[in-house]
Amino acid sequence: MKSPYIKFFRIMSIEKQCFKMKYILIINGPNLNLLGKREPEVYGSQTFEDYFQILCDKYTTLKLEYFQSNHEGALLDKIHAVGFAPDCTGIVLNAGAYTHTSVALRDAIAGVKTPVVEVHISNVHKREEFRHHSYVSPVAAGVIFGFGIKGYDLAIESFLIG
Ligand code: CA2
Repeated sequence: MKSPYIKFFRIMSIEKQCFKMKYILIINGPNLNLLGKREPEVYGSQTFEDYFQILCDKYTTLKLEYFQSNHEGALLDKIHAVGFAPDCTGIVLNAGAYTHTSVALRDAIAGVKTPVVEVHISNVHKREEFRHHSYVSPVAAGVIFGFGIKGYDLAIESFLIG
């Protein structure tokens, strides 16, 4: 029979490992729930849910979470909720069209502690003029544009090398 002390120390060690696991949150903004369903020539043909599973299978030692909303306030609430969590290593944010319109989003990112890496699937600078300005970029830790859906993977990597 195992000593209760050995059992206690094993549980403590597992808890310690869990605590040390890096936690990265991916946030997608408006219309990104349509990925893989329309406009494959711009945004590819994969749904984000399928791609997220690939990321989870690749980064087994990370705690990855995915959140999507079409509502500006819900995106702000999520950033506030995790932005002060000591266990959150970083946020990967594709704010969709709110990137080009939302001062509130910029203020939320500037107001939290957790670093945010901005991702865009398309190269917004090759597209319409109104997509060239980002309220997020000046307060982001880094920006990744135009590498397709694998930009999210590059953003995760950026938190692992930093
Ligand atoms: O390139 C990106 O990742 C964008 O953030 C995507 C946004 C766009 O407003 C930004 O300027 C650039 C749009 C997301 C819409 O996604 C769709 C996906 C499939 C079908 C329709 C929309």
